[in-house]
Amino acid sequence: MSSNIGSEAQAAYQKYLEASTIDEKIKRLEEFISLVPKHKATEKIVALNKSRLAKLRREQESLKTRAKTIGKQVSPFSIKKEGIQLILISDYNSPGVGKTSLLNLLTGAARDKIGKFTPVPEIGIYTHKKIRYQIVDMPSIMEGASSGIGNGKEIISQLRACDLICFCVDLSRNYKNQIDLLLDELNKSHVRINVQPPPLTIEKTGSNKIQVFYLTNESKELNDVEDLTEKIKEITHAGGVRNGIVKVFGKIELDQIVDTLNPSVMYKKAIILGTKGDLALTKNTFSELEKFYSNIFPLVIGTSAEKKKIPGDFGKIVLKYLQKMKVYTMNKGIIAEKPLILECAPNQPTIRDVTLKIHRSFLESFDYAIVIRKKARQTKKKVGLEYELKENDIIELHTK
Ligand SMILES: Nc1nc2c(ncn2[C@@H]2O[C@H](COP(=O)(O)OP(=O)(O)OP(=O)(O)O)[C@@H](O)[C@H]2O)c(=O)[nH]1
Ligand SMILES: [Mg+2]
Repeated sequence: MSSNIGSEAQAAYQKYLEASTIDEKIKRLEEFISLVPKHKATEKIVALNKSRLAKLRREQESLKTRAKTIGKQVSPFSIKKEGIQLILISDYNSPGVGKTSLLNLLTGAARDKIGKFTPVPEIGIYTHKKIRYQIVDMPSIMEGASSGIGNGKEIISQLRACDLICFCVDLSRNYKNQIDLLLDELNKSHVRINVQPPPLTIEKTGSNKIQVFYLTNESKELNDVEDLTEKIKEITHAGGVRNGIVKVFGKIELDQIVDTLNPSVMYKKAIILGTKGDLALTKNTFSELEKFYSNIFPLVIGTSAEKKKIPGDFGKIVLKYLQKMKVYTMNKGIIAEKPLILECAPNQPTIRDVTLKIHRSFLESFDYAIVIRKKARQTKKKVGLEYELKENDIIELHTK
């Protein structure tokens, strides 16, 4: 251990080395990391030990899961996902922000539960332009949810599977307290909000070393690549990968290596729904909030359940934010009732995506497709697999 970390940190590290249980090792390593002074010279030591810590936490978690008894009842927190899933969350310290009221406004569900504490999730279906959105009204999130307080683990595990997290914020109360608590608990649970995954992949392989490849011009032009490669190797090794291939696609921070090694790190899209927009001074609060959090939340929507106000095209706004679009399939001239949802990122979807979405076997037997685009000059076209689609296209697949 290098000497520029200070004697207190040295001592804490020694205790970590001597610890005999996983719990104690975690505690000692946390102490050590908090004691190391944070600057350029210690950056690697910190990242290296964060990687060790994350590995220990994964081991601890899997021991706990194994220890749980089998044959438990189905939890009301395990929700069967349907359509595009939006989860409403709020801060427990600000009770009654109006989540159940919003659920009711959008879906008509849970009318009799408004104004009462919601202890288990309430669910409703909101339909817009034939697309079904499952709205989940979660019990509010307590401080310490990330370590399991107030069904925190169950709530967060549902958030991991959803399409969009909606931070519900009462505009008539202190908005920073509400948002910061939620951001903090999600961050501690490794749910990263509105950020792109790092341009990095790590695959375990059979070979007996760690290899690092820089695959884009941007990554090839990084400063001091040799030094970075060494750091990547050490951090990856500390995170439990002995043999593997690391691919770098762009500029990376050392902490992002730790995140990539940790399978529990998730990248989720989120928006803010400001509630009670009918109350005094909430217009000002809305503008202030929108500005203050603009670097984290590009989309903030004002609502009032009291005045039944929410954008009429809420579904369309959500779909666009999630970078998804809808198309329709057609069979023997009959257009399917339910639209097909396609991803618009990172690339515009093509006929190939439609075939894969319907069934893999379509790809092998694919011959051609007919695309009907209503506002186009040539409304009906015969196209191949790579043809790029637009919203509301109608597609008929023909097989050989
Ligand atoms: N003025 C006003 N009051 C609202 C609005 N939305 C909800 N409320 C009131 O706020 C109170 C709490 O609403 P709920 O929808 O139950 O709040 P919640 O977020 O589900 O509360 P918990 O389940 O306890 O977390 C109720 O008395 C609602 O009538 C609104 O838009 N304007
Ligand atoms: Mg409620």
